[in-house]
Amino acid sequence: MDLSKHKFKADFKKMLTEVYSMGLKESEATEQFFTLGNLIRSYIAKNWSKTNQAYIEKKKKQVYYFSMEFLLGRMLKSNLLNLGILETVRDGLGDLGIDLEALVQIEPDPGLGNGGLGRLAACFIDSMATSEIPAHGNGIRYKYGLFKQKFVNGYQVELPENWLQNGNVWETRKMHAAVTVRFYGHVWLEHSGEGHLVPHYEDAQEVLAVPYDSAVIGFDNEIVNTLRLWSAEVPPQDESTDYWSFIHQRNEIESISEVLYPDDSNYEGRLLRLKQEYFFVSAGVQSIIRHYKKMHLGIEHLAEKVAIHINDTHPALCIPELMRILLDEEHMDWEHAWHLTINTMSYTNHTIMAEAMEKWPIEMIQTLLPRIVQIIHEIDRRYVMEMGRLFDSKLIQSTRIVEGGHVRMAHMAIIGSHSINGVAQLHTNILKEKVLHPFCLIYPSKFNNKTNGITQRRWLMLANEPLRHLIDRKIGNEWATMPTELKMLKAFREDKRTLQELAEVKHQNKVRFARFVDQSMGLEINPEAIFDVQIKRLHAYKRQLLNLLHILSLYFKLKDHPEADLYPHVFIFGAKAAPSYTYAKQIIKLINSVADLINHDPDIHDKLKLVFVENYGVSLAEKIIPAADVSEQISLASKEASGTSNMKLMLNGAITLATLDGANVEIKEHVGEDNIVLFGLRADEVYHYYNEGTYHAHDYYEKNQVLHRVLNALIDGTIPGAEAEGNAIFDSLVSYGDEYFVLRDFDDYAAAQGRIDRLYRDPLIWQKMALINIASAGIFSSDYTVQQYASQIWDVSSKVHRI
Ligand code: NBX
Repeated sequence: MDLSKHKFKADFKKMLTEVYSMGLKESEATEQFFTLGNLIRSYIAKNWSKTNQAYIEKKKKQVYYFSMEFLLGRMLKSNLLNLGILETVRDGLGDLGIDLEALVQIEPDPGLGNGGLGRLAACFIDSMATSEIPAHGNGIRYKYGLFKQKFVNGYQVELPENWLQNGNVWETRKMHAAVTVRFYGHVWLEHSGEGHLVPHYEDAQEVLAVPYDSAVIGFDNEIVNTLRLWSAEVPPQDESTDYWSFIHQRNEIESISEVLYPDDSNYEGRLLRLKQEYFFVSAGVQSIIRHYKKMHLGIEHLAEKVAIHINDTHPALCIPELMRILLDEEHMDWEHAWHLTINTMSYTNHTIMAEAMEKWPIEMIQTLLPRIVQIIHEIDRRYVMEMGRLFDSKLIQSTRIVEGGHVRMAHMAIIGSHSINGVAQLHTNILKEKVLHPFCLIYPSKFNNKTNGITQRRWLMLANEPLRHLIDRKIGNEWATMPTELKMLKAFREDKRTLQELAEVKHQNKVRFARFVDQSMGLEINPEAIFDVQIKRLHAYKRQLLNLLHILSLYFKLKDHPEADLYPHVFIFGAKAAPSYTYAKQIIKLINSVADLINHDPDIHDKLKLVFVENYGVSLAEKIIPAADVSEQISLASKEASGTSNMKLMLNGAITLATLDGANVEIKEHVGEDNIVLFGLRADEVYHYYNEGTYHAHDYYEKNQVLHRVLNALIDGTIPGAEAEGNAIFDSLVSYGDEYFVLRDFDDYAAAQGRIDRLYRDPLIWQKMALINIASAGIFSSDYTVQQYASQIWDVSSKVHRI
């Protein structure tokens, strides 16, 4: 948008007076932040309603991205950037004596997600608005986001994250768009006069779903899409309601949107979780239908104008819910309704881990959602009957929805969608050939790949301004919306000056991060050292342990040979563990205890440091990623569906140290073998071990001296404070089979780390690798990912940039 500094300053002062009745001098950062937020809202108001109107008037097909999680991060700078007024506002505020960065800190980081899946949804809505895709997010407005992590004595302690405490400046409560969601009670079907069955409900609990809308601003294009998050409230009461029963009901109802489940693998608080799933699905689908009807096209054309995307199986109840509305409220016949439903729905799978595959006991759905369970049974019955004619009964049994008293959500999502995609090529292949192979025999054409992506605007333009300016100087700024233009940087691969400038940018970012570590943890780290970063949820399969065992081996090497030629290293971890995931929490404690040991050992000086940052999330990622030299992507091959921190780190010039897992495989293809450091088992080798049953972890403990020493350190008191954890972890590796082949890959990993150490010593070689990584990262922009979803899955228009 066009905005002069002069006008901005006048607007800002006026808004401050209007909202707070304050002059500039009396105001503090909090008032200034909310003033700026309100001003931004006023700037976009016109385009927001214009966008919505245009979608209706032009009868545009619209996409609704259903996700239990949107891990947005702070929105202030992102909104300013996309509006094209970041520099004007920064300057203008500067003139008024206000530091924009100070206001940025006021905004809470809304942690409405666990990890990659939630962050992907956030990157997607940014990219969809920028790519001019008529698309909106649909989710839950959790009162409490993902827990705040504290380390107490090295243990993870979880604290509530009350992100709404001071209000959310970006949202608008839309009371007129509220809908009712029904739970519990009894339902029976009766013939209506017009010849169809209509359901009658008795004793149902009614919950009011109130939407809060936030603007999703496209980059430099006047598009404003919507993120709609639902909050659960008590419906208006009549006068006969008893006060105490009201209070009781209110607590029960409001708990539905109270808290995000801090678990990215298994299921807990199960009934409440199921309520959450149905709550936002039902509210979302009802509101889509209401909105669709404004186009006056007739319900039979729904799939031509609406696409609903199911982000993992959590929103899979969309399928029976849309069926319910089409059958019960629109009085369609089954075949017609089912055809429409399949054509409307599409589903992304994010994991092959069996324990993360959602299953709900049928009696739980029966109690909570009596009409939905009837529909699920009918979908299942028809599937068995119709497919039973075409395929053998074993195949049908293994793929049907209802089995062993459970509803298998992935099966429902696959049967009820026209498209199923994995999130990286390797992952999609594993789905097709192994995990979902039976479905692939039945519906081969439904399966496809959409490799994940990240938005370069947040993860480079905003998070790494020094690098952004360097790139702009070299190749211009078209990469903001045409990210493969970054490849033009390759012309500078032999240009010493550019490589030197790149080194200076990295150094500057490392100094900044070192200062942060010093201030927040009281730990000094040397910016000349290699900053080696592993940031992601703590999970056994991601193998933070492999990293840790190697750090211990370096420590012992330095203890035995203080003169050893090791380039100084700072190993940086950021990770939250699900509160109920004991093993992951033991690993956290062990890492913290090893950090204490190493960081306080005077023999080590600054050759080796271990930093475990507390409360890793989007805001911390924005600080760490620009400062990283090495990107640890070391999951056991086949287990990490894609990974997205791998993409963010490469975009910021870190060298990937990786197994051939998830999107690492594609990163390798794009940067070439010389610009990535690979090690470890390949996915096919892992499957081979499974088939043959020939992995014996204990042998590695016995035969590998370095490993033997490192593993013994876990149980012989070398690491003070983590005796119990050390023992448990030792057992998991040595005695109980080492499920994720940590010991098998150890030597190869250590050798790969040795290569990193050598490469880093030659700054020209290293910076050239960094440059090629940055130049090759454009293809991993979520702009391209969503454009492919738009054309290949959703069949909606988008502004497509050729790659
Ligand atoms: O989704 C992650 C995968 O592990 C990554 O490989 C992938 O890059 C990313 C985006 O596709 N999965 C993930 O983050 N899952 C969850 O957070 C999750 C949350 C709740 C739950 C199950 C999984 N019940």
